[in-house]
Amino acid sequence: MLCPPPLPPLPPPPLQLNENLWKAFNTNYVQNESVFVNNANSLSVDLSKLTFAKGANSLDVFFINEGAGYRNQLTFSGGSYNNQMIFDDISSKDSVVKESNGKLKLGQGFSFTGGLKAGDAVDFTLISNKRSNYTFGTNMATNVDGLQHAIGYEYFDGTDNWLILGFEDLYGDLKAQGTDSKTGLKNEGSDRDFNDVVVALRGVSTREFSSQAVPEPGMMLGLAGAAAVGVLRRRQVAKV
Ligand SMILES: [Ca+2]
Ligand SMILES: [Ca+2]
Repeated sequence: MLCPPPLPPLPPPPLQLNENLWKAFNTNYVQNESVFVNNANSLSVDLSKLTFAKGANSLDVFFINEGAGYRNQLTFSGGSYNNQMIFDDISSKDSVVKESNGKLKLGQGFSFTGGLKAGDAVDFTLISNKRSNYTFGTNMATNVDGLQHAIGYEYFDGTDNWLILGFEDLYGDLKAQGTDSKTGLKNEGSDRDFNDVVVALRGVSTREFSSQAVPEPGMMLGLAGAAAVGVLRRRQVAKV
């Protein structure tokens, strides 16, 4: 008897962020286009020690918005992932700076499962306009121009912790022009508006695993509520 050929693996289902969460992130964390964020360092949480969060089953990345003429890309490294492409053409028909042939829907995302364990260091890098030498990450020290290019905010939705990241995609300091003598790369008259790519991450902690902070009292209430929902769901499943 002939066996049928094995079916090819199914592509991962496209994820779409809950509309209310997308609205909350878009309203609160997408800076106005071309408006200089003067105090980006003090506004941001510490992004130098990002880890895969304890208890997370996957690393989920959702596109929130983009205010860039450039066609940027976003990658991450951590665990068994090395410069893993997340979005290869960050453009949208509906974003702050619209592109008629833009590829992404607002709130569209991907989930990465496996290859990461709690406490693994993770890092996100923007490849500006698909140019391999203009890369800007969450770790300021490794940025090609030595400047901050990511701003991060934490958000707890009652169940999950989120990290929202906004990137600046133009090389150099505010309005700087000409060649940077340190690198030979061109300053791009940056507006330092940090909205060129904005994503929301689930499954990432901003603290080192070994020194995971005790949640704030307000957060504990939320966690207790989430735990109660978990118990309820398990009971419902048990009845079936
Ligand atoms: Ca912008
Ligand atoms: Ca910008």
